[in-house]
Amino acid sequence: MLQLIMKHVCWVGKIYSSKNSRLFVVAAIVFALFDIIYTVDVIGYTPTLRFSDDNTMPLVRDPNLRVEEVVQGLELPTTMAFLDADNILVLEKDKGTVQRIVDGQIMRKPAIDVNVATEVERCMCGIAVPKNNEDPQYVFLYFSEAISKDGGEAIGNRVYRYEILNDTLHKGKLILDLPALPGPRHNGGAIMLGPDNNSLFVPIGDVDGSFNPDGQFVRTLTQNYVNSSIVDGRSGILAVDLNGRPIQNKGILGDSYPLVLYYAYGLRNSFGMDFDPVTGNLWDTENGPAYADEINLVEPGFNSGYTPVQGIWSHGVNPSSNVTDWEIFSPIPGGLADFGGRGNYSTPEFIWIDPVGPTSIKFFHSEKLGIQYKDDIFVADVHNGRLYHFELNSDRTELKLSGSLEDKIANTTAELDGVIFGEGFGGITDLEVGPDGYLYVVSIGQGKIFRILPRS
Ligand SMILES: [Ca+2]
Ligand SMILES: [Ca+2]
Ligand SMILES: [Ca+2]
Ligand SMILES: [Ca+2]
Repeated sequence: MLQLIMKHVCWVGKIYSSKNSRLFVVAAIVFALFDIIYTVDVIGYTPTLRFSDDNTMPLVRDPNLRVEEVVQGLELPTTMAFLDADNILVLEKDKGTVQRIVDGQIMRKPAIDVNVATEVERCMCGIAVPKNNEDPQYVFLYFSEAISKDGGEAIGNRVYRYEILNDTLHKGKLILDLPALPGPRHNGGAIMLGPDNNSLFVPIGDVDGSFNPDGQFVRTLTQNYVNSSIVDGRSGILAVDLNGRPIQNKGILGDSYPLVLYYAYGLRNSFGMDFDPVTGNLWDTENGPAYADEINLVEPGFNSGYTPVQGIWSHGVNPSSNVTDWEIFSPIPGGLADFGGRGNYSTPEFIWIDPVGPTSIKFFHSEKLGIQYKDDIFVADVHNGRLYHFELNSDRTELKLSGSLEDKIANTTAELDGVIFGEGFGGITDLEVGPDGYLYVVSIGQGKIFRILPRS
């Protein structure tokens, strides 16, 4: 605590001259309390749920394509999944509902309504539906579960497996129970089935793990706190079977539980991932603190580097200083957790210096928008309501970037011009390729689902 106050004494002292020392000591204490009460990556930042509430009709730049509204009237929709060609399931963040959409109408009764914790980013977060019609048909949900009512105390970030019967979800089986503390941010949750359709991939952030007043929370190896020996399920992409058990006895990073579940680690937070349908490689988006959002190629054992590194820079840079002054992180031996050489740090394939809040990343495995988009990447953002379009290089291990993006870094918004595909969607939280082959867009800001389809 004293250390924290002293840090702020020093910081505030740089701004005020030392003439009025009482003023700056008081200011420092206020700032220190602020630091404790709120999770801060940057001094003065209050965590809020931040998204674009732009309420215009969205536009795409390709003149051969158009945007159409599929459904409206959803309350803070987060993620969606197709049950079949006519049935969409969509999660509402703070109601704990999975709404069923048929022919553009929200059905009167939700498929399920659970108790969800709602503070800031706590959420009804993610849904995954295996691609088969076996009996029983499973639906997986990831949510911040609350005691007794919506908005209640968070008791875990949990994955449940349900069976769908008569359009409702039954027989909830808890298959994975992950920390919800310290929180309330960085819960991840954009779960998806693996390419084998028999495994579930579960991204979870550090759950505000770089915020640790009085050392009361656990700092873990998977957050690259190298002096820790603890692994608790946070800061990673976990892979489990459809019962929530390890896929193999032999884990990628280690064999003890829950390390045995980790496919990747060192994530601050992720709201999206997808498998390349051509190579099988996993890619994700990750959210930086006040700088350096990322797109990553996630090979087995991938270490994204957080907490010591975000983007290519040491964590804790002052984002308002000149980027050329930022210290570039070099992974000195022993500086990052590597689990006896089984984990590998690698730098992002794309960085937004100014955060856009990237969410969904989707390989567009469809020819319905024109052959030129087939198997390309679409990425959505929640701060601006933009869609980005990326092509891949010939071996599909990097994005094909040109001009001022050749350095893999969007230094300014202007540099993004060549990769912006559409805008005006309100904050986007999910993308799906429909059974009709069109691109579906979930807007938390507009409470709608849109789809993008050919103009004629
Ligand atoms: Ca989805
Ligand atoms: Ca509820
Ligand atoms: Ca990273
Ligand atoms: Ca650049």
